[in-house]
Amino acid sequence: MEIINVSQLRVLHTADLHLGRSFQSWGDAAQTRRQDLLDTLDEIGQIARQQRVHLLLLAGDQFDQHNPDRAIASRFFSWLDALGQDGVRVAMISGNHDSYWYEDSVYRQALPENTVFFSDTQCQEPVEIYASGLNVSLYGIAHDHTRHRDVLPGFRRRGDSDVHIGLMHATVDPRSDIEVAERYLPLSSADLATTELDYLALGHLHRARTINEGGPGMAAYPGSPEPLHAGETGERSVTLATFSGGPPQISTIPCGKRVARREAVDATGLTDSEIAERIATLADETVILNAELTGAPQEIVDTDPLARRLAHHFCYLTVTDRTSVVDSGYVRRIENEHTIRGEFVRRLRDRIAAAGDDRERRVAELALQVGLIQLERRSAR
Ligand SMILES: [Mn+2]
Repeated sequence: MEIINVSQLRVLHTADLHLGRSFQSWGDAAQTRRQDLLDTLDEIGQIARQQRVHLLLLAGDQFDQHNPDRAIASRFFSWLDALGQDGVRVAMISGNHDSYWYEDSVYRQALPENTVFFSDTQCQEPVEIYASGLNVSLYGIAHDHTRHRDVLPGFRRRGDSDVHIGLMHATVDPRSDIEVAERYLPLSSADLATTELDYLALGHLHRARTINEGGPGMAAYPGSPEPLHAGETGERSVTLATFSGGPPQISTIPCGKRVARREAVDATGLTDSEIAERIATLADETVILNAELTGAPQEIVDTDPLARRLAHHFCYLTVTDRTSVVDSGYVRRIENEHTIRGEFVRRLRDRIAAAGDDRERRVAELALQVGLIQLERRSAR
């Protein structure tokens, strides 16, 4: 009689935690953000327990540096340990931020017993573990960012385990207009398919994405569980992969405290305080907001003081000025004045009108804006 294997392997996959990141340019929000990253450990641990996962995959850049603060490193390793005590195995690789190849790498210490770490530049032999009644082969490398190597042969499926899982910190399908340095391990979806692994747990790109879905070499980026800069917009999550033979079923589980968002704010006809009111309607302490001002406002927008005034409504706020100064009510009001600023407007208008190309015009527009902000600040003193 044939025995049908109905065992299910539940695997949680995350990457790019960047623990210990300083958020140097974030001002008052920096401390909050550093804590947010540490808090994701608790959240991911909770998800792992709730989802009764057997295996946790960490696909690199767990730390922002190869030698993070001792307190942060020990928090991370006791987190791994606690997961182990709850029966969760861990497979982990280093990334480009937390490269293993430094003498003082955080990974060159005794790791918790439940943890498999890959410390070779090639995957010579997969590591075999037994979880949820299944034999699982784990493939991984500690990528050497100084040298190009063809790592793919090491990831080719071999042996007769039930499930074959790889971990890679790589740039899969890089944008065609951007040259990706070898150190970031550029690979294609087709390259991954040739491995014939059931699943490749990817790290490095911070946006969630599934690759080769349902086929050989199926892979996913879970994305960073917290946005690491204002441009990392969208909901954040960790990836749950359930294996019951062949490629896994994938689902994403929301994770992280903050979401980065970009919102266009039409400033046409608005005064400074009306613009501020409009941005304030978006108030949300969980949001990292980039408010992009568009249109032709009543006044010249001075974004820095505006952002400072409204900062407390958000986790973090940046205001980007994409308004058209030339068409603004302010410029129209003062363009005929017999004043320095009136004269300045008339001269820059002539320059804009006479601009030979797009770039020259944009430079003149920017000069008009920057000049008017400076003149306004001077008269406000
Ligand atoms: Mn990263």
